[in-house]
Amino acid sequence: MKQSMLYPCTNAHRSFASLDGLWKMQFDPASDGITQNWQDGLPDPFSMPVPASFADVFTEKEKRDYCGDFWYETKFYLEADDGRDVILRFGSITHRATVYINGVCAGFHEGGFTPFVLNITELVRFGNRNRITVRVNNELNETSIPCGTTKVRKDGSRLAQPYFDFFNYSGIQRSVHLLKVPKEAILDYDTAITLNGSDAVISYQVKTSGEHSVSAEIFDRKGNRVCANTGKSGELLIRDARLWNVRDAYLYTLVFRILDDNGGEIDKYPARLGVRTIEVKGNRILLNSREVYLKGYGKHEDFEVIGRQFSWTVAKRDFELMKWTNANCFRTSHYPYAEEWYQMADEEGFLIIDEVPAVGMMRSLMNFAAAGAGGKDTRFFTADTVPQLQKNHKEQLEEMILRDKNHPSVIAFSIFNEPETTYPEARDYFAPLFALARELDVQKRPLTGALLVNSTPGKDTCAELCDFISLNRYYGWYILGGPDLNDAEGAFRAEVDAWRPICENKPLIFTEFGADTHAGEHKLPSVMWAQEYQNECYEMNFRVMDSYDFVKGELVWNFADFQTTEGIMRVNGNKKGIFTRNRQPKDAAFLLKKRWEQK
Ligand code: EVA
Repeated sequence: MKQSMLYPCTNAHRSFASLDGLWKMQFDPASDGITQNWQDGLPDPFSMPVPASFADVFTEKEKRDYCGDFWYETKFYLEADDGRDVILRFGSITHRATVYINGVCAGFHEGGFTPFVLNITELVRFGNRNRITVRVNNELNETSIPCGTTKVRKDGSRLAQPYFDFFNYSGIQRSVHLLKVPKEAILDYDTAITLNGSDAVISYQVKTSGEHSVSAEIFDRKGNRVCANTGKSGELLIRDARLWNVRDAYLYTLVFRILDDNGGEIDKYPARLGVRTIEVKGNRILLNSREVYLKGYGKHEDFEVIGRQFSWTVAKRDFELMKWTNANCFRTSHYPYAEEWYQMADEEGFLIIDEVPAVGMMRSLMNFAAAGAGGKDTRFFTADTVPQLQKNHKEQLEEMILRDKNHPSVIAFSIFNEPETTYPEARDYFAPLFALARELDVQKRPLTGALLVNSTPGKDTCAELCDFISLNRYYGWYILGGPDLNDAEGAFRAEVDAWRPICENKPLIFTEFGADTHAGEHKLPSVMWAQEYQNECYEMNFRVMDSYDFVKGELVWNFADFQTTEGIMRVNGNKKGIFTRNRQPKDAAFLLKKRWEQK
């Protein structure tokens, strides 16, 4: 295990301070900060909140679109040494970061959507002020997850060119914590759940950094202890277990302690436990042995001004809107979200398909258009960059599973979004990633990946790796939109017919479908971009989906309008939201609310 990803907590042994606030920042377009010793202090900084996506706070285009190296700096006071380790934890820095403590390099991390921790005990000055400097880089290339390229313009400035359809928000986008943890500490744990009649057996494994023994206890919501065991691994039996269910999310508390030889406590970590099982049987998805139909959204972490920064208030609004439409599920398209999203989903009883940032694995700007528009094969998985890409992909996958594996809300992992899966090298690339996920996830959740329009039976090489099939399909938008909607229905049915033999034994869900819609636009009869058309397009899609009993879920694209790169295909962003970017309903929200009430 690379690092402990446990979310910070406070108790008699652990404490943390938030380092969020106003930091200093400076762009480094010549990438010579290091040679000029910026790690010892930024020469000409401006102020910047942390966490934040820096882009949308600026009024100047060069700053919003800045691509390259940039630096952050802050200082913190550390009290006297109390014998515990001092750990610096970044919720995420997009996309790569080198961290310096008092001018000395403490570590490097690549991957913009997962946390990383650095043990800085040896680098800090106790009873003193300390400086953190971070050199960040937000360039995209074909080994980065997500993929893209970086263009150098005539004046030498760089511009990110994503192979994906969302703005390349970057910076220190999630919270920074300074933790103190005991030298002998709980590092990680796993749980796997089996239901036995009305009882539940929880097998657990705990990793610590020492040899002392561990105790495990489960408490119910009222604080009553319901079972206990000792040992770094073992089983816990909950009699008459209250299950965790959709919109009925009962959570127990699971407490691990490291005990010394006299029974004294060395460390303690309390976690929430939702008792639920998830499995695919034949072509059904079973939650607690009962079939569940997935209804909901592909989302983004995206909001006005704050970009990709997590906001408890926006997230709460999103959950309220999802509940209002009777949804039960969302996919974290196209990257792992801030940890707080999963905590909220655990509480609210929402199902999550957790996606690694493997998007843009096709040489096409904005990812969605090429194949739909009859684009050519780019043989993406035959390039020299592939071994390094796969290494990064594995690391991102491992970090996501390590971080999210104990959330009851997480019911599946998605290993990719719309790669070019139409030739055998794609399968060679993905098979080891699926194998890795199966090995790492003790709960053995179903695995999937979202397939692009040209990944159809006979052409696609990766669907067989998936436990359930996920299709992104834009019949009535990129394919046969507007006046051709009737033909779109026929073409859509023909494709779903072709999936039937595969789906005799595998569930099929739709992870994307929808139509760009301008919130202010109405037209009778409808035209594309008007609200009436978004409803008609959804009605057509639902008619088709309802005619196939192996269709087991529908996640519309997208929950809300979101920001993308500028271009002729996008009107200040992607407008396929069911809600506007500031979270007000378009007409389609009422359609979904009604449909999902009955579904
Ligand atoms: C779209 N289509 O065109 C969406 C994209 C998304 O935003 C896709 O997976 O196929 C992509 O990222 O609106």
